Amino acid sequence: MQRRLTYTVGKDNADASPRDWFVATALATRDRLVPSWLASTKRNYREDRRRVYYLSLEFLIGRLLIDTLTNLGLTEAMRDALAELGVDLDMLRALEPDAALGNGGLGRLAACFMDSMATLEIAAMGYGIRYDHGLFRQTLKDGWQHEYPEDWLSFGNSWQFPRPEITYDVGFFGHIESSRLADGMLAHVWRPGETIVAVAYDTPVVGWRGKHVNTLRLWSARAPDALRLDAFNQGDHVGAQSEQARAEAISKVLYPSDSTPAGQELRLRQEYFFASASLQDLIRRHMRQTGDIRRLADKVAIQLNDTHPAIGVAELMRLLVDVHGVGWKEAWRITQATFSYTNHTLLPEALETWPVQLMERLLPRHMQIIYLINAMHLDLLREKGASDAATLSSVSLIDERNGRHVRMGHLAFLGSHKVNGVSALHSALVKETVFKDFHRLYPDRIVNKTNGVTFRRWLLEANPPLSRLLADTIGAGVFDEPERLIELEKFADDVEFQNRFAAAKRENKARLATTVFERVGVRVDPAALFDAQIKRIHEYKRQLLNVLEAVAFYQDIIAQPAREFAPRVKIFAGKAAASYHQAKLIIKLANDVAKVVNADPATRGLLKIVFLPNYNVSLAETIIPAADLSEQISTAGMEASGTGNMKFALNGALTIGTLDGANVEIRERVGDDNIFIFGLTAREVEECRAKGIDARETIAASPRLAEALRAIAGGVFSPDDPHRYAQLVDTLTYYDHFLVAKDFDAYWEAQRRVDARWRDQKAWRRSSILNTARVAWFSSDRTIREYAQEIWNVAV
Ligand code: 26W
Repeated sequence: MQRRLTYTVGKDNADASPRDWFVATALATRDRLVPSWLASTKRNYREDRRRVYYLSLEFLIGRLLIDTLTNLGLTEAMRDALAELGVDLDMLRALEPDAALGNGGLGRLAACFMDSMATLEIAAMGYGIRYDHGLFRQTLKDGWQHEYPEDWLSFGNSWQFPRPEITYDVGFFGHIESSRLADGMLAHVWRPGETIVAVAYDTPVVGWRGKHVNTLRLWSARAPDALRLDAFNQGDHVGAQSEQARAEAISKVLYPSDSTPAGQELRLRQEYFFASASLQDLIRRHMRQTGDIRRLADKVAIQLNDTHPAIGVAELMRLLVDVHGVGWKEAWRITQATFSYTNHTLLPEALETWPVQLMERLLPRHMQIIYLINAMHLDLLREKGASDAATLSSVSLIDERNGRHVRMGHLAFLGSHKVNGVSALHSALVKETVFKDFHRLYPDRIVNKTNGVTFRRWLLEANPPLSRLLADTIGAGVFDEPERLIELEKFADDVEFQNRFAAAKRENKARLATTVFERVGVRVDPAALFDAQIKRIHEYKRQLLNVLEAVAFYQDIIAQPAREFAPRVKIFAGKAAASYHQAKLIIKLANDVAKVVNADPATRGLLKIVFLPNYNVSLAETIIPAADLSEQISTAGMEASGTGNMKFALNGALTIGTLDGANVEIRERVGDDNIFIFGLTAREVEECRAKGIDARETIAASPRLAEALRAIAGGVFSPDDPHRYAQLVDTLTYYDHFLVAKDFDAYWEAQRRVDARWRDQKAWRRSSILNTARVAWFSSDRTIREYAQEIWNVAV
């Protein structure tokens, strides 16, 4: 550290700022993993190991200092060394900006998977984009969300190794030249009209106990160098500047939407840019290793994280056929055997399609290849006798309905040997809905891989008090073998252990209370029940249902001044896509309700509501260990899996939730008595919607809901603008697509079951311990083991 401070940062101890110390500490930590990194790379070559490539437009990493120290087993040594220099490790920890190169669940899953792939010593590499700006910073002004650019690189990045020598050309636009080969076959060469250069930046990803280190390779976009540009610009330096800006725009900023595709040319450029650079890079590695392109599928598995890299299917076909001279049929066999695809959502509006016209202009050769794949695919169907017009149009790569579009989900499905959903329920629904016809034709292709989370970050690092207690009680080996968490079961009724378990939770709650006061100025009592809903703001996630329950609870408290209620703190956090007006209005409503409730002495302090701004990985690490209750209340059938649900249960929170996503599997494991399930099932949701979603009767039949809606619509929480929520309440009344009204009474009743359990602290603690004890299966190590065995065919 001292050496790094002096020779790399260039400061002496007297002049060093806390940030200088952070940089020196990060670099000193990094130094310690480099030997293992180099050894892992050598071993991968020496043993000629099958490689896994995880292609993802998002990696929601968060901070790396404590994570790296933990995996290397150096946290305490580093803490002591810094203390001797008069520096506090926890103070440095907070200085690191989050790497927020993702929107939400999908991006965070990719980061957990990187940790698990390194832990299982898989020869894996993540590929993505090195965005200059990650997910926007959220502020709240008077309860309204505002977005500001995020700037994680402004003080450099200590974990990253720039690799200016590793570059690839990525083409766009242009035309195709065809020529006849000696054997009479046609050869095609794409002559791009524009070339962008992809430059590699590598971040080492160290697994548990530091045994194996993989690489996350992120691409940055540059214009071709000045000499090459000059050839086009003939000395027009101003023109050259704008070309540079146009090139660099590709890796400038993460698209901040987690559901509706932007449909912008720049987004397709991002997708192709990183897919092409990654494929060129992995093929070059493969050729160096084997010299035989035809063995690609024997040595390489590529996982597509949603359809965002699906253009890679056409790009691999182009590279195989046009560049490496492989015949079409064999190229297709290699492509299918190499790729697999994970679907993360059923929301129809989230399924990516690209206008044929745009694809033809931007990627003309890929459009030809997509047509060829489609022709081959539809021919095969006719052979199989499945050629009725309805089937053909539903499985075509081209959607002809309103303006022709390329369906990226279909391309990913056809180009893969396995397609997976991310929870048991979601995978079943994938077979019944979006890929129904495909499933009939390829019944073995769709499989389930229930998500998981890394216990290193989400238990060991985020929750030191509980981790110490676990190590004391069942041994530190639990961090090598999470299945040993089950040994906690026998302590579930042990009052002494219950007290220690509760004391750990209490310590985390006190810390969160401090954070809450610092960030929003509200005092909350750590003795109250901490109830948290933290995730992207989305109508289907139903933060509105939670707010309505808060309003009804508030009305109950003030209506019955003599009655005892279990004190609650409702914690919300999450970002809304900038253009998602309804989601932003829900944020405003939560804040408006919070303001009135928190200021009303009639609540006797029994209800506090806080909305913490700028939700990110680091804030999640503070909230999750402190939560008593985890809100997982999506409209059944709409949340593919959820992963926050797993993190909360692991940290001893009880779940209140619908039978949606992985909640179903959490219930199977923790047991019906230790989770609060309510509401319509996915099937019932479907039936309900078929019957119509006018909620007037439902509301009329629920005095409590009616009263809450009356207050909101009447401006009780928005005296400055009494009509602010008129439309919101109207929509819910006449067009309740997300079944908020339909599920309200069941939710209210489930919340009262929560209260009853809370009043019996022994029973609560028992359930809480059993949650931690029984969720070992949700380790992402288990998930990755399944991918390795059933999709990638690599030994673990
Ligand atoms: C093209 C715009 C866009 C961007 C991102 C569409 C869709 C997405 C993602 C699919 C959104 C996402 O993060 N989905 C979440 O993935 C998690 C990991 O599998 C699941 O746990 C969540 O349920 C799912 O919503």
